[in-house]
Amino acid sequence: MARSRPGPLPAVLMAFLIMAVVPEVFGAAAGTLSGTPGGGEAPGAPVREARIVREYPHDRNAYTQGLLFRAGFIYESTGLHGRSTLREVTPESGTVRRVHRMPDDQFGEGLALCGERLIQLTWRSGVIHVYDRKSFRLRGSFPYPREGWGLACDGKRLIASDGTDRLHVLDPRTFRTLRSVAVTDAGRPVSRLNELEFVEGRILANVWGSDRIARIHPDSGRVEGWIDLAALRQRLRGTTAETANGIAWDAARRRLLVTGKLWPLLFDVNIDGLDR
Ligand SMILES: [Ca+2]
Repeated sequence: MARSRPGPLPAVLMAFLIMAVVPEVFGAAAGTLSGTPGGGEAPGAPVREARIVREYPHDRNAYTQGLLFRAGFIYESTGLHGRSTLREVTPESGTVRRVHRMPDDQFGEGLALCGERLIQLTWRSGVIHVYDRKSFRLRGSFPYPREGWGLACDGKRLIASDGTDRLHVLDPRTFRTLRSVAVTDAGRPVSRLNELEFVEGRILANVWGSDRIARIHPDSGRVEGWIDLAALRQRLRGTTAETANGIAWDAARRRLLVTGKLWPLLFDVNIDGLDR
């Protein structure tokens, strides 16, 4: 029986060990990068597809930052300096019925309705504007201490986003911050929260730069589910449509109306598992 010399044996072992270990290292790294199970991270909240029920025309020049539905009409806040507005729109035709133009140096942001008061954020001007829905007149402007992104009101609570993972609960009269909650999915922060909407006790939030809407428990900040807008994006091919940003809930007809920045369409969508 031939006997190996002591010299080469460690080299053979080394080669064997490298071959055995390297794939393990790369395999683990690939798992971590792709976020696949085995990467050690808890899975995120379930994703449901939005299905298009109807399409309506939408002003393709509207840089939508706030959207809500009340008594047959859409109320919309649009952004960009020199182009920012508050508007009242007939959803089925896209007709702009009334428009309030903002000063050129202000950038319109989130919009909420508390009673008959339309409350509009500005991005970096440090003010909130309050309008009367019926007269469409500006009733007053109030200081606001942070960047304005999204806004929603359920009659009692006024909730604002600021582009981070935080939602701020504001007093709907004084706009003082009462508390803030961090939004997480499986323990991980969800940042860039933008346009907001209360739907049946939960907050729906656009995430800036994505075609996904988070459904968030308002007390815990936990993401309970995601709505994927991929089917809508398909219909926007060949347009200059930017990120999804605009959610309005028609409670009477249980319509979820969705649009985005410079989108030529407003969509009535159904979500798998959501009765209507
Ligand atoms: Ca909204």
